[in-house]
Amino acid sequence: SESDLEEMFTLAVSVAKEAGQIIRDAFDKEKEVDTKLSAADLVTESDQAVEKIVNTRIMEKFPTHRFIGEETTSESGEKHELTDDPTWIIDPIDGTTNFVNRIQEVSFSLGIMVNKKTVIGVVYAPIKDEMFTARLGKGAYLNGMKLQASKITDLKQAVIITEGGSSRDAKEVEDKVKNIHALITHTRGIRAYGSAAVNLCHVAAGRGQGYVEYGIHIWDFIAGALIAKEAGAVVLDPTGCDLDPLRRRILCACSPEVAKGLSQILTHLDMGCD
Ligand code: LIP
Repeated sequence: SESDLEEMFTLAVSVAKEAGQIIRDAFDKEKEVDTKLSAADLVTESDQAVEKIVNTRIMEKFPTHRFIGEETTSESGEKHELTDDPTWIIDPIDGTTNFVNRIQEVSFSLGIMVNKKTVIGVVYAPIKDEMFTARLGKGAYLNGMKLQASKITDLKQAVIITEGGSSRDAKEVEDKVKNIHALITHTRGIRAYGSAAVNLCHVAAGRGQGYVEYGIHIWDFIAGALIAKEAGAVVLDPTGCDLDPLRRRILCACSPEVAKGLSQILTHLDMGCD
């Protein structure tokens, strides 16, 4: 119901602030870094600390809800099944490589799905103190100010965000380089901020016209995707089909025209399923 959603939203914003405090406190300190699937796939004590506290807060208040967290998943290696139950999907630190290098584009990302639809998205970038929020059908906000994506329709005038990602598989890297070649050729410029959640929020805020990435996970983009959509952007599978939240790839653009243009110039990597 509407009042349940209101309570979930209030808790989501409050845990985002708590997570942000932990991230800010650790930001300038030396970090204990571990690698996961590749030497470019990092985890720190702060990722784990944030995930643990957030999980505790959610379970205290909503014990029947489901929880999908990046670090819990990495430890167990389990596959996800999205059910109709309310599900809190979190990335404790999106942009861990930035965090380790004291680059400011780090965020806490939290999306809530009900009946497999994202109803709440919260992305908090604590170093810049930017709180992005969205509720399905109710717009997207940055620190309380309503967001509107760019109105550009011509791909030639678009600034597009993309990432190299953390896989070092030769074929994957080769296809990504092809895409970077295509993007440089057809757009005004490319950018890479190092956090999927932040990238989507940049598009929501009109800071660039699009974002595309292959190889990310549901916790990286589920919250940012709702924020971008509610700011008027389009969010799709890179082929132009509906986004499948478990298929590990995303295309976001400020307009349908830019989305179509991007989809046509890209090589679509098959990333399997989360
Ligand atoms: C990161 C993503 C980013 C991607 C990185 C990494 P993490 O998430 O947000 O878009 O390019 O490889 O997956 O691991 O910092 O939460």
